Amino acid sequence: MSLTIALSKGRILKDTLPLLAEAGIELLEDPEKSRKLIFPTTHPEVRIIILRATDVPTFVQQGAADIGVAGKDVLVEHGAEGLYELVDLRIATCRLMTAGKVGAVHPGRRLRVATKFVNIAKRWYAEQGEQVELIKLYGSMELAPIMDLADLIVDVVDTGKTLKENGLEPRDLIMPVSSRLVVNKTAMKLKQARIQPLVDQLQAAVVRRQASHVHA
Ligand code: PRT
Ligand code: MG
Repeated sequence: MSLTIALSKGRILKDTLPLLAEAGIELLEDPEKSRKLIFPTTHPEVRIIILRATDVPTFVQQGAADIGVAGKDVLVEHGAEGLYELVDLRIATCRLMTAGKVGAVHPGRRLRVATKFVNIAKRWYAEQGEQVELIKLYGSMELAPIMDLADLIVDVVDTGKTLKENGLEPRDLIMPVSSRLVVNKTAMKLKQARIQPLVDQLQAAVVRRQASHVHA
């Protein structure tokens, strides 16, 4: 029974590989050093495919991958129907926040907010009772307030260094974010014998790691 796992390059790959290794799945080649998009593993029936982070929910939802790892930010923005979110892997943690120029105050008109998280931003500002004009961007959100394209941005923040180095400051926390293991609903039914043990092993690896952090 073959199994396809969807990951994205960068922090998710880096943080997921050690967890998969604890579940007995290791890559034979480093995807960061390859242009290939499909990678076999030490397990003959498990392969890993490499996608853009924002495309992982789509592949898993459609069954083009059985399993995936995606940030909660990406999952909420996507909607992520048709898949099960089974394990909080507690990796690639960050916060989804609003941010603006240091010291800037409300302009007294409709706020302009630049973000790639338009669905999340729309809902959040509606909950705050704030009328906003959303500007969809695909990257380098930090530039928008500096170039006066927007008053605020909605983006994920880790250390806050990027905001600081661009003259911005964090404002409101929208949600804490970590990466989740997601599983296609049909695959969960048809391949449960293969998927459930993997889910259990990953959950156990997360718990072990959490426990060792508490004691450290
Ligand atoms: O990069 P690409 O456009 O392909 O997609 P992506 O940015 O969605 O992917 P990737 O790999 O950068 O992020 C994947 C997931 O990692 C996100 O969906 C988040 O759940 C999570 N994550 C954790 C982060 C960060 N930390 C993070 N710091 N994603 C992005 N960042 C950015 C942040 O926006 C800032 O621009 O990294 C920069 C550095 O952050 P600071 O605060 O430490 O300076
Ligand atoms: Mg990125």
